[in-house]
Amino acid sequence: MIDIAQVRRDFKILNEKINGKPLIYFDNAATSQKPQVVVDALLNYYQQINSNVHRGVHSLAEKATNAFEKTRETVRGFINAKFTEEIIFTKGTTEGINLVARSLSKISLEKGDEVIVSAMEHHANIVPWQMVCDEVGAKLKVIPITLKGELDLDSFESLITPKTKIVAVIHVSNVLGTVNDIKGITKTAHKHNALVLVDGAQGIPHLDVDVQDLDCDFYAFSAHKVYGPTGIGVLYGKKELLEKMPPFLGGGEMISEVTFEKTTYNELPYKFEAGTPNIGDVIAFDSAVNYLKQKKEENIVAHENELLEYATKKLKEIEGIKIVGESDNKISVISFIVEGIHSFDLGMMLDAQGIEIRTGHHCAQPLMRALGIEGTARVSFAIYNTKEEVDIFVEELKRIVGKFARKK
Ligand code: 7TS
Repeated sequence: MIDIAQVRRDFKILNEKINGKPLIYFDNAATSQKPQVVVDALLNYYQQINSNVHRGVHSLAEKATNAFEKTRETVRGFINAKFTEEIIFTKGTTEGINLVARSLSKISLEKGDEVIVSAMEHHANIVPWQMVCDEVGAKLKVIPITLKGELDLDSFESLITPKTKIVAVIHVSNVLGTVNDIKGITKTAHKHNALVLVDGAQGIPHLDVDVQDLDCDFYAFSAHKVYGPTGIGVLYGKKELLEKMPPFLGGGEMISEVTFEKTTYNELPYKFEAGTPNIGDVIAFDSAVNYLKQKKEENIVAHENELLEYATKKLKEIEGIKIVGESDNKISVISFIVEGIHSFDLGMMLDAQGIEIRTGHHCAQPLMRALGIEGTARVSFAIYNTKEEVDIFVEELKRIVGKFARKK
């Protein structure tokens, strides 16, 4: 038996009241809540070992450096990267993708080359590529989606050409919940000598990610969506590629030797980590990864799929509600539209009852355009959500829909 009550006790924020009602947090795709072990790790760092890393000879600096580097090794194991130096700490998914786009474009993108993204990308995996394509005169191509909200992989096969250098694709859609076939996409891309970057922001919280098995060249994600702190993320990259790539930012940490004539760069991963990193949050992220690993072993993450099925069925029973994204291979994100009610109004009415959901375009405006809609309401579940919360949400939604139906 999965004991969700036990899991909920790890998250103090779940005892909060919103507008006088118990908090129901269904905005986990935006950011997850943090368990006490993560909050404690952050506090302990500042109370016990706060010091800069990689540069001091004193004991405190050594303690901080060891704890910081321990996270790197934990993350390596978590995503099964081959080498620890393939794990680069960034500010988050967005920075990881920008790093790859900026750096790779200098060595492997020329005028007339092509970059392929998909119609379901978050802006974070569109805009950086658009910027570098504009700079070098390369072309951005887009894999379309099907009516069910899946990638049209036949189109992908016909889009890819000898000029395609990079395929940048989302692992799991933050709007549709669709899980993409990264292994298949990578196989096709590699056959054409194109590199693959995966935006793993929504994949990492719900799936077992093995970067060697996926065989992707880069995998970017944010700590804050996997029960860790905001402001840090991970970029995984294959060592032989990272070694060839020029640095993204210049400054301290990333150098080997500096003279006014010439600077040589540090080895991996430090070449890509200029300046003092977000030490406390990296250290606390270690606790988040270990927490999630344990919950995965206890099969608690699978409970999210039950919530997905349960909530989908209940939502479909309400007249006037349309679910957006109906892939058979989907994780616990449900976007929906309510006939006659703007998603912002819906979000505000639910908030009045303590129910926190996301509304709008979800930073995926091209996807909204492809679907012919302005925005959606979105619920997204995490390990601490319950069927009882879904019931309260569905009852409230029915009440709102009924009220609007009477007004018409
Ligand atoms: N990629 C995907 C698939 C995402 O869902 C997000 C954030 C990002 C990239 C950007 O991550 P960041 O940590 O660098 O900001 N997505 C959402 C969302 O769906 N609602 O709020 C943020």
